[in-house]
Amino acid sequence: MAYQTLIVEITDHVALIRLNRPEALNALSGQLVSELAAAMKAADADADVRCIVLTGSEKAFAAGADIKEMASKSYVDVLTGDLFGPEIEVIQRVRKPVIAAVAGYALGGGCELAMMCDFIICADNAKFGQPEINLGVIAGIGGTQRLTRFVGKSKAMDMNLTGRFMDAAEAERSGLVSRVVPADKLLDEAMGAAKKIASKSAIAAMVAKEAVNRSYETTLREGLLYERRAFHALFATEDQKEGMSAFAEKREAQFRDR
Ligand code: CO8
Repeated sequence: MAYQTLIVEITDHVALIRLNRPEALNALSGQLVSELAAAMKAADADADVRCIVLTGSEKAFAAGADIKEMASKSYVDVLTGDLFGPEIEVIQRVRKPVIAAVAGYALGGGCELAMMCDFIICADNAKFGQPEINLGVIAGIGGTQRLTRFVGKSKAMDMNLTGRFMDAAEAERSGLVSRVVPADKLLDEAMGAAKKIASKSAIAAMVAKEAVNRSYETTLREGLLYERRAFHALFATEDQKEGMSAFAEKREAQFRDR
């Protein structure tokens, strides 16, 4: 499918989805968000794709929702139109692993979009922020909820109330990102991680993603039980037999997603 605000390439079982509105620092317009939901859904359904990388440009992952597009909307418009609601639901439902590769600005909805991915690898020039307070509003797709779970209440309050940006070093220190790399190595690092994931059992990867995400939704006791049952269930797969036999036979496992 041809997109106007995205570039999508598939190599070595990895779908690389690049946000592409350079004139607006990849601001999330209605068109971009609906194309992104469609591209994510397509990658999730494509049997050739085993991992997804979402990225922007060197200057901006995304500078937030498109302020110019939103500015004149009324409460009734955003409520009845459920601004971004259906598309965000689609993105959150992707079952394959999704890595955010963030360089430059990840602000407002851009920071929230990165946090919707399974983990974030960022460039050393990355800047994260929830500056919606400067516009007389607040975050709307996870900036008060996911960010608090990532970095704790104090930093989340600081960022949401002052609108200040967090640099890459602070983001790594705070647990917002898993790795920081030089800007010119960002895509190599993210694609390398994605190819590594793509070489594993897709069933185990899907179940691992579900289990980690479950930890946000439930108590520790319930989460541990869920994890144990999911672990038990993987013994019904051929990939478990293959993975454990390959270890014992000192060879590379050949996973077949069965
Ligand atoms: N929306 C629309 N256009 C934007 C946005 C944006 N978020 N960000 C940048 N642009 C445009 C600029 O207007 C400018 O366009 P033009 O050249 O036509 O004037 C172009 O991109 C380049 O931007 P700047 O000239 O401002 O570049 P600078 O390098 O000087 O500054 C900044 C970069 C600091 C990133 C600056 O552009 C900025 O502050 N941007 C806005 C950041 C922001 O406030 N983001 C939050 C937006 S609100 C939000 O995300 C809410 C999400 C929740 C949705 C909830 C739905 C339920």
